[in-house]
Amino acid sequence: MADFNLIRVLNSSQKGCPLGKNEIKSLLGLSNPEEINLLFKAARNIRTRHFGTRVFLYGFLYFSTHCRNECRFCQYRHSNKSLDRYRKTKSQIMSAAMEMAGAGVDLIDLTMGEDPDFYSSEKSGFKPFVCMVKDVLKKTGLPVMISPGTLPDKVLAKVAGAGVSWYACYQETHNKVLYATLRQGQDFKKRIEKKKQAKGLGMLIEEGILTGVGETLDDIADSIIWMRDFPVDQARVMTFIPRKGTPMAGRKSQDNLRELIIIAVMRLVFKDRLIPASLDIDGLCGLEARLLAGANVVTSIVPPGKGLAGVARNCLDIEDSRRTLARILPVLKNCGLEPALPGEYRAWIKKRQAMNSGIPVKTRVMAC
Ligand code: SAM
Ligand code: MD0
Ligand code: SF4
Repeated sequence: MADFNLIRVLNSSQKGCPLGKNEIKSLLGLSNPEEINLLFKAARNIRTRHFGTRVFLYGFLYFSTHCRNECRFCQYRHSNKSLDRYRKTKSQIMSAAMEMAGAGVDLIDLTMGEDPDFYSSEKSGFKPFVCMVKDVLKKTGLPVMISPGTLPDKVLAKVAGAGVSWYACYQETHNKVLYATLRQGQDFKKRIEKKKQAKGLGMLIEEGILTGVGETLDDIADSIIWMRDFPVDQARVMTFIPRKGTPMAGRKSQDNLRELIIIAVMRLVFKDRLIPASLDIDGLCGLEARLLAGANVVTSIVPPGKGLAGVARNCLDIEDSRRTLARILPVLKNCGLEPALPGEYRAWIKKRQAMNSGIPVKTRVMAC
């Protein structure tokens, strides 16, 4: 961009001015290490202004790895037979959820593939799912996120009514052509509509994109703008990890720099929103870099000894207890960060839900 001035853009963003698409693209395209460091520093400043030193911690519970879909990037796609799958029982789920609650996570993320046992109406349907979600809410006393795929409208309404705080349903990209090659056979609009419906039911929305799947900077900028306009409450990016048994297994893997830059640009755009540093891509080793790029939630915390899997990396750092608070807290400390105090996360959710429903909330508005 001929007239792009990094310092001017970073300064005005820190003062609260919105970024235009060209500015977002120019930031996403930075390659000079010194300039990238300035971007990360600005992202951290903005995070500090809105969240201080506090970081939220999400426990991840992938309770069924069965899936009827054929996402080309995902090892859990239906036709991948080179994989052991599981469906945890309610008592196994409760035990893992209680263990994570006891360890001090702020939220339980209940995730599954689009498991035919739930999604096929001839079988038990979603009753056991709804009942399990209610139990996790009641027994852990924690906020819950669900990432179950495109639930039928009625089921979404039931879980929203039961008090589930978050619905996560990632588009991966907002480029419809690229989407069709990633989430093969799944309707683009249907996934968007589910997020709209959940938002209308008062749930907070997490949106996510993949990087390293053939997207352009223009695509990433469009996704960020889509998330801003929706608006989403939590915005995620994850680097694509090529997985055995999938059509994208042979793709070249991308290093983590693009993901870090996207995290930082997201922080500039979504100043007061939540941005995950997922342990699912590079494990514990990758946590510090993501926090230094401006993330403020650690996700994919998984208890060992329960046979639970991750998504992008199904076993990295799980059984050797590296996705635990004991290993995460020293990393936070190294970055000058600390876990949120009890109640702070719930207060954030309450404030955000009030804002979404149009109830005026005191916010800091800075002059451009
Ligand atoms: N089945 C539900 C769905 O697809 O919405 C819930 C699972 S969803 C939270 C799994 C997410 O993990 C995908 O949306 C994608 O963003 C990410 N993912 C899956 N496979 C991946 C891979 N190989 N590399 C990086 N991210 C991946
Ligand atoms: C994570 N593996 O946080 C999880 C997952 C689903 N809501 C989240 C992608 O990285
Ligand atoms: Fe199934 Fe979700 Fe994986 Fe797609 S991303 S194959 S829907 S588990």
